[in-house]
Amino acid sequence: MKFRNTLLAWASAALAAASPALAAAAADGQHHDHANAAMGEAGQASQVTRTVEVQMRDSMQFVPSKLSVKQGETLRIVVKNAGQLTHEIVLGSEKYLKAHAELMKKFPEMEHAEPNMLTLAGGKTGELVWKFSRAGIVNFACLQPGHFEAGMKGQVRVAAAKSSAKNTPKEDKHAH
Ligand SMILES: [Cu+2]
Repeated sequence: MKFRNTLLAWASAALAAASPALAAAAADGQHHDHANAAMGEAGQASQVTRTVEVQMRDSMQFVPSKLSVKQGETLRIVVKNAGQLTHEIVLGSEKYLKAHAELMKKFPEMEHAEPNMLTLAGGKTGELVWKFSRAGIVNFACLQPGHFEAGMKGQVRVAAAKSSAKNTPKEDKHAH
């Protein structure tokens, strides 16, 4: 949505004084994303290794809510909103998701449009292509106001690649 950046920038500014964490989350959402660095990166359609389907339900569930992938896999996640309510799927760390859920309560009209997220009206289908480049847990959740709190969340377990070359991801040591 066209106004998104403006709105995020505004939300970011508005929250900066009260909550640096939330402001950071808002800022992260639009550009340099620390949350993304820890959970992978936007995938290339040409590199998709597997397609999985995830349903969103009005019972505040993702089905399935648990996925397993191998480190380095690029997944095409076909997301079907089987309900009538609008739902979202947002990939991120738990901290990132919590911060965004708070932000969504304050700004329910805020639209999400990033490679790690998808908003779907009832009955709609969409897809995310994501490369799970780091081992560990990547959480996902619906950030429509109240849905996260109602338990609409899940996890992707990323198994470490058994590579002879130990490709330990470099921790980004940002000086801020
Ligand atoms: Cu939802």
